[in-house]
Formats: sequence, C-alpha cells, structure tokens
Amino acid sequence: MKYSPLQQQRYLYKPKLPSILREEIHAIVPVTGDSTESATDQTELKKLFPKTYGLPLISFSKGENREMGKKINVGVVLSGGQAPGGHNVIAGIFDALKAANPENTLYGFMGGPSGILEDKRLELTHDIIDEYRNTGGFDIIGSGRTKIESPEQYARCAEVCKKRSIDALVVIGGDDSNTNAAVLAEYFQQVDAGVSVIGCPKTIDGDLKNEHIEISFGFDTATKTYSELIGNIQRDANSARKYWHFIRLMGRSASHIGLECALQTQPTMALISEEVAEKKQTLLEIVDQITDVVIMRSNAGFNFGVVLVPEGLIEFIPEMGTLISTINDMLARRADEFSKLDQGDAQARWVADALDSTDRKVFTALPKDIQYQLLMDRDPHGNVQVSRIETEKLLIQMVEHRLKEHKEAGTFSGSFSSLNHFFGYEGRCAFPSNFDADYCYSLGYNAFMLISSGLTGYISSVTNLSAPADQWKAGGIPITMMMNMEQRHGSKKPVIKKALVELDGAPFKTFASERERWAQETVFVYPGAIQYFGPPEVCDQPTITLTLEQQK
Ligand code: FBP
Repeated sequence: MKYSPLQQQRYLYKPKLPSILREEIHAIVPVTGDSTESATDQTELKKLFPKTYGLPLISFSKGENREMGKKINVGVVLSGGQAPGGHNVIAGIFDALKAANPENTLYGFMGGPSGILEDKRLELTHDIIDEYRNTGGFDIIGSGRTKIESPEQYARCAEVCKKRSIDALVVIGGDDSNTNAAVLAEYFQQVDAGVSVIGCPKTIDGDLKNEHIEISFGFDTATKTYSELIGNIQRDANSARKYWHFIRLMGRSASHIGLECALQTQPTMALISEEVAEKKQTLLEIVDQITDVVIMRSNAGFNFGVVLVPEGLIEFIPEMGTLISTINDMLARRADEFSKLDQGDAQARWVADALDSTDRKVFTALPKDIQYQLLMDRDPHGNVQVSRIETEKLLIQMVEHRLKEHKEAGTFSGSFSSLNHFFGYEGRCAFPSNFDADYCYSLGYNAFMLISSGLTGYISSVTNLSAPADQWKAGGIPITMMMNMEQRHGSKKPVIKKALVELDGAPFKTFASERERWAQETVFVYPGAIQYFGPPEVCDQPTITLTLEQQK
C-alpha cells in the first residue's frame, strides 16, 4: 500500500479560500490602504529600511488585473521547525501561479534557506504538488535552520536568483525567518536585484502573532494533536487512579501551546511560564505549589492527576533564567576551552567553577542530568535548546523529595507514583486540520497575489479567522510594521516581536478562573482525534485561544 486510506481521501479535500480569492484570478486587484508605521523605534527602523519602511497595507477586491498574466518564476523555501500545513502553503502558491499563467514556474529550494545559498532547487510540477496536498510534514522540499543574515549571504541570494531568473521568493518561517525576509527584501530593493520577498507566518509555537497575524499556521493542528494525547492519558489516569502524569509540551519560550491544551482538556494543573515570571516564582515555590495539590487530592482519595509543563518554563524561573543566560554567555565567550573538555562531569565541573557563588549554588543543586542538558549545544542564536531539557523530570524528582519530607513530618500519608511524557514532534507533522489546511492554502494563494501585485517586504496575512473561511480577509502587511529594536548578541537589531501569553488576555483569564476547580475536582475533558470529515462544529472549529481572543 503506497498511501493510507486517510491520505487518499485527503488528496480529494478542496481547501476553502476567503471569498475574494475564489474569484477568477485575473479579476482580483490589489487595493492600497494607509501607509504604515512600526509601533515603536520608528526613526531607527526607517533608517535601516529606507526602501521598505512605511509601505501601505494591502487588501484585494474585484477588478480587471492586466498584470496578473505576466510570466514569472517564483522560489519557495521552508525555514525552521516543521508545522502542519506547510505543503498546503506551497500548493496554494502553485495553484495561484499556474492559474495566473500556466507558463509560470515554482521552484522549491531544498533543505531550508541553505538551499538558496547552495542553489539546490526542485521544479515543483503538478505531479509533485498533488502528492503532498493536505498532508503534514515539510518533506516536499525539506527545511533547515540556516539563517540568511550576513551581507555575503544576501549577495549570494541575489546571484542565485539572477542566475535562475527567479522574480520572487516566498519565505515560510517564524519570527526570525520573517525578520530575515524583511532584511533580504530591503537589500534586493537597494541593489535593484528585481526580486521580491514575501513571508508566510509559520510555527506551532503560536508566538508569531499580533494585530495583523492572528495566528501562525500549525498551532491549530499541533495543539489539537497534543490535546487528543493528553485527553487519552487523562482517561487512563481517571480509570487506573494510580499515576500522576507530568507532560511537557513544546512551544519554546511562549506557553501558548500549554494554555490552549489546558483549555481543551482541563487537566489537574497547568503551569504557564509567563505567570511564573510575572510572579517571580522560584523553582521551590513551583514545586510546593504542585506538592500542595498532590496532598490535597490525596486527602480527598485521588492519588492521580495530570500536570502540563511548558517546555520554556525553566528559562522563566528567575534564578534559572539568570543561570541560563550566564551559561549562554560563558559558552559563547569560552567555546574553545569548553569544547576541549569531556562531555558530562568534566564540563559541568568546569562551568560550576566559573560561575559566581549564587549561580553555582543554583547549578550544583540541580540533578546531574539537568546540569548536562543545560550545557548541550546552543541553537543558532546561542540560546539553550529548551526542547532538550527534561523539566518535567526535574519537577517530579523535586516533588518526590518534598513529599518525603511531608511524610516524615506526618503531613502526607498517600502515595505518589509518577510518569513523564514530552509531546512535541508528535504534533509537528500531523495531517493538517481542516482549519490549517484552509488557512495554509489561503496564505500561499494570497502570497502569490502579493507577488503578482509587484509587492515586496510583505507578510501574507489572512484574518478574521474565527469566522467561516469565506469571511476571512486576505491582504498584505509590511513586515517592518511588525518590527521593533531589541538587544541581540550585544547589539540592537530590528526584529519581529515574539508574542508571549498575555496575562490580561481572555485565554489566560478564562484558564485562571477555572483552574482551582480543575485541581480539586476531576473534570478532565477528552477531545478525541482531529476529525477531517463530518459536521463543521466538529471539523472546522478554530482553537479556543483564537475564539476567546476574537470574542467581542
Ligand atoms: P520553529 O520556531 O522553527 O517553528 O520551531 C518550533 C519548535 O518546534 C519548538 O517548539 C521547539 O523548541 C523547537 O522547534 C525544536 O527544534 P528542533 O526541531 O531543531 O529540534
């Protein structure tokens, strides 16, 4: 069997577009709106982006479009971690591009941004695209984490695009990739390269969002996949009534994934990193908070529960955050010395010796495994890779220790048996939900509309997402509008601001008003698997986060 029955059925699914994009493509025209400003740092950004700062907002309406039929070649690249729906973004670009002119060509750069630098391309044909419609993964052309951010790399991109007659590049990526797309767009304008650059908002983490990007694609499917798994574990916990499950969830710094999964499943507890930082909670305070719930439930006869832990938690605990940034700095400055040491104990001892007494106390109090994980390879930005730190195991060990103390003091007589889980990769390549299949296809189709309108430095924007797809609004937002200046690697850089969970936002407030009840009673919700066929109230619903955020 080459394809599963589900895959065969998904090939037949026709993604839904916003109503304006359903018009015959030559009968859609761009509408220029007001010129834009970044929310902060206007003067510095204007200076850095003389050609692409202040561009107008774009929407589309009906009208005769004579430019649309002009033959063009487009390159597309997938950047960073996988997110469900990437294939549909590419299918959307492809269908729009071929509808505009069957002679148009779409090239996929292979293995991420390095594919542009190395000039590794694949011409995407009908046969190739059809094999990937409505499927998960990024395997059609692969992805990678190489950054295009140096003047030499920009020049190389211009050279490759010129050599291959590429008129436009679509960069499908997160906040950093879209920041780099904006810088590349500005560079191409300055050197008159004749190549436009359009971004598409991707990441399961949900941290690329603002007034104009309601959600990045992949968040919907990933959170629904994790929620299914959490629900299954909750039902097991409620049946066996003997385990505490600690589940760490991907999402990097932001806790959007953890919060959405909590809203979908009503676990016993869910930690939110942003709240921990706001309250300046220490690791011991968090451990005590969990321990108190374990004891309370045990007294009520419930020696089981489910705790959700966001993967970025460790960096938000003040003493751990300070320690991690000191280690990041130290490993960047003394990389040579460090790399000569044996991994494990020798490296941990070397780091402990180099720390000041406060950081050393925090570091050496950690279990050895966690010490080693804190010293693992940094990501391309020099940051610790939070997905590699087993925070859920750390919490389990510390809760066990506290319960032992309570037992000795006669304040706990129950049992605590725990299991740990990490959900991340399980959700990044799932078959996209109908929402992500529709949203991604619309983002791609819309990206081509921006290209054919001669625009550059824009991100494809599809909004009004909690309404049915025909009411979605398609348009373009200048990327510079979403930027601010931040301190990165010792100097100020223009970047798209990462969106963390807002503690005064409706999703967090809803969670906060319910969580005490979830801890006391057992009110688990079991969402079940994503449904692709059936009534819209089961198959087409957006996330609870998006619905709450858009409730008037
Ligand atoms: P992006 O930010 O590139 O979309 O990646 C998201 C993510 O899945 C994070 O949630 C996670 O921390 C990280 O990627 C894991 O990275 P890797 O895929 O390199 O293991």
